[in-house]
Amino acid sequence: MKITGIELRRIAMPLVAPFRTSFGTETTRDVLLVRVVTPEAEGWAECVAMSQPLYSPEYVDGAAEAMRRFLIPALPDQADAQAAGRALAPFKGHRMAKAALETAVLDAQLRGRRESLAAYLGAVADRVPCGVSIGIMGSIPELLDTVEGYLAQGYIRIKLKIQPGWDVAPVRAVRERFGPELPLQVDANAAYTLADAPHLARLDAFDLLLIEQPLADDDIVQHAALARRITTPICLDESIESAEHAAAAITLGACSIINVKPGRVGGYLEARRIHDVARAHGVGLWCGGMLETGIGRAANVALAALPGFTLPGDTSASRRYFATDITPPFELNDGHLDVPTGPGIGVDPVPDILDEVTTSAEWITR
Ligand code: NPQ
Ligand code: MG
Repeated sequence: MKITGIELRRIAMPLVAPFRTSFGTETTRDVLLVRVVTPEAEGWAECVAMSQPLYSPEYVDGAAEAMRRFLIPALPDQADAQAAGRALAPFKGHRMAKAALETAVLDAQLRGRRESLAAYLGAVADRVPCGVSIGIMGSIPELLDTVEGYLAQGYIRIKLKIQPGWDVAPVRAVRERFGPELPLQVDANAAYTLADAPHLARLDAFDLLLIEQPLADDDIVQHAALARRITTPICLDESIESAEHAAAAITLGACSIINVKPGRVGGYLEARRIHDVARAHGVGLWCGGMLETGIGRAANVALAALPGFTLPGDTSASRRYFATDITPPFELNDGHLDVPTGPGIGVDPVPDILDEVTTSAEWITR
């Protein structure tokens, strides 16, 4: 497949409400979209880097620079997604940037032969169960109202963002209010240290599905130590950047569940390798979220339909984050999202909406 050119487009998406995590508060999603043009088809993808390097070292301006300076020039004239992935591999890091480029190439390739991403990846479901991630709130009553609102919309699992000072009390309050049957989990975004093990063990009483990334990204060994001191299953997010990391973490006993985010691991091909490793070891999987627009969301929903995805993902509806999505909105149906069936990722940006939120666009010919 010949790559004629690539567009890098920045859009600013206001969030319906501020989203607060242990690393900061976001009010607008600053997104980099990639459009790969070939003679047969166009492919779309979304780079999940944040505007600041708070979740991981990547950030949007840096991802755009890595693409225009190193990654796009390294793509062969004729490339499918596998070849693109191989051409980008020599560059260290920049996984979110690589993922966006490889995914846009993959989308163009699949649209060209009218195959859906879900079918290509090996999806076995036509809809996926959805959870929702709830930010750190100003008060417990505000949190309880928010949880109630999402449960009314049909979400079938709740994830609470936690940090030191906002952990046991919100979890206890949600359990007391909504009962022991509610599928409930927490995400610390690396806010604790191993010295907090006795404190984190207090969460054991609440029968959580998992605790996500309690310790620092590079503390895989310490997560294994923590796993021996608490009964809540440990799920890794930030720590897992590749299938090799996943295999190492599983071998060490650092996690019994993995949050798969294709951007974090360098793309959907690597995400599928993690799926295969985890499934072979009986490790639970779910698809994470990075406040994606419909472009990134569509691809995540396809991935979440693979057989190894054993837990509901952060694959929420569009309106969880955006009043107006750039694609037709993803909507919950009985707590599920339908897996797109059209060619490639199966959705397209709505041109007028896309233009309204675009802050800059850059066309790179090859
Ligand atoms: C997580 N996401 O699982 C992430 C982290 C996260 C849905 O909880 C702007 C862009 C703000 C990306 C905040 C969810 C973000 C972001 C949090 C990603 O750890
Ligand atoms: Mg997380």
